[in-house]
Amino acid sequence: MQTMQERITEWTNFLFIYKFALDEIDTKLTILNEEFQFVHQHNPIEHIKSRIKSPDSIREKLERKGLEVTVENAREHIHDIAGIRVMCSFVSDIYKIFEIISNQDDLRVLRVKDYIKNPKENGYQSLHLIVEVPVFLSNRMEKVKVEIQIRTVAMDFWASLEHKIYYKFDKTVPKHLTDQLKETAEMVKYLDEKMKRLKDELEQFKEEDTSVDDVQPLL
Ligand code: 0O2
Repeated sequence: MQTMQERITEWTNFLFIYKFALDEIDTKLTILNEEFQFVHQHNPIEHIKSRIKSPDSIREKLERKGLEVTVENAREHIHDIAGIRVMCSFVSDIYKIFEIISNQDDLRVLRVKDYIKNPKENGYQSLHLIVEVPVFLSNRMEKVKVEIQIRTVAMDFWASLEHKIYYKFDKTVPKHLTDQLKETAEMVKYLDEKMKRLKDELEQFKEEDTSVDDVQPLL
């Protein structure tokens, strides 16, 4: 039987490595964004947030899944202990980032949940990836799972507020409220599409404008 102190040490050691995994992915994404800006004059990532799931939240999730609260169960069944959220400018950027991540030799994509093509019943949209990243320690290498959530800033606005007001509320919410929530998710979708159209039209306008400027006078 473990003492309380032993348990705390075991969990602290267990969680420590997830921080290194997050640092690895965070660096990769930052480099990618800066390189993108340099090569294409466009940065697909607006901002990045990362977090290690709190021990309380890990316990709750294990209990929700009907599992005993142990380090082994957490390692095997909780895939978002290390979580990184990438906010993109446009939906097309989300899939660009996804493609680049999938082509990185040292990352293995274990699972993809596309809640953009198939939004959740409540309207939630986001692209979720579980990736495995190698972390090199002084005496060993460990492969660590990280959940990457990629979404637009508009989707993030919706998800953050929904998380505050509804998510994990375990009683049935009246239908008129869930209907309104879905309506707001539709607005987010509309906003993303409209911004994308605006961007495309503006780019075309800029191109046409410079092509007129480029015409050399005859005399
Ligand atoms: P928290 O408090 O945000 O950490 P799995 O066991 O992996 O198959 P899981 O973990 O439910 O099942 O997978 P999924 O669907 O990929 O969801 C993982 C995370 O996405 C959640 O973590 C939330 O952060 C977010 N998420 C999923 N659905 C919703 C939603 O409807 N609304 C909002 N706002 N966020 C959502 P946690 O641990 O559930 O919660």
